[in-house]
Amino acid sequence: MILHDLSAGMHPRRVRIFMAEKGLSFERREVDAAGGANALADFLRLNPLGKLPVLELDDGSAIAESLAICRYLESIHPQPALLGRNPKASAHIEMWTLRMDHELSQPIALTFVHNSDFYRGRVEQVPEVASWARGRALQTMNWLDGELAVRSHIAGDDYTLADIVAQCACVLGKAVGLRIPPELSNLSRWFAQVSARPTARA
Ligand SMILES: N[C@@H](CCC(=O)N[C@@H](CS)C(=O)NCC(=O)O)C(=O)O
Repeated sequence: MILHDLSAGMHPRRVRIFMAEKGLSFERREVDAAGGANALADFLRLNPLGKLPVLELDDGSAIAESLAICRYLESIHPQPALLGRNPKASAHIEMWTLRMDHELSQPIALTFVHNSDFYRGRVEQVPEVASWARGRALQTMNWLDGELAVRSHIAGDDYTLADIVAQCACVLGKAVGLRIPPELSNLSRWFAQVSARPTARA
């Protein structure tokens, strides 16, 4: 298998951490997105949306969408379980993973997309979107701080995909001026804890 990667990207980082937690390593190909390589026919054959990451399988087929790649890896390498060990736990973890994707990652990504040099000229940048998304991300951080007052991790007591999604969002947040406000002590404690895992810099 080949992981088509973008080192600095939030979504590819999810997959790298997920793989590292499972002790997996595949051939990794860095795609020069800044130079436009993800818009070339060779890459669009793998993912017509031109987005990273993409996992190319040995049969030549390709899986895009970071969460779909993680689900595939979980089914072929179930241990350690990062998506739950029974139907109820799996549904709960998926609920939190989707919440972290929609309510935290997406607003932080929108702040970046609508206010960065990387995306200038690639997408129509709307400053009002960046400013709305910033407020939304901070709202989510406040909500999460309350949730984390009563448990150690996003979806419960175990480290799961929901943590990985939130952790990668907070890493991008740091780069785009959306750091966790210091008064959010539970969220800060959680971020320090997940950032100290040996896989955090995968
Ligand atoms: N929903 C997709 C989003 C992927 C995505 O937006 N990837 C960004 C990097 S974090 C990308 O490829 N950007 C390059 C571009 O848009 O030119 C996923 O979860 O994999």
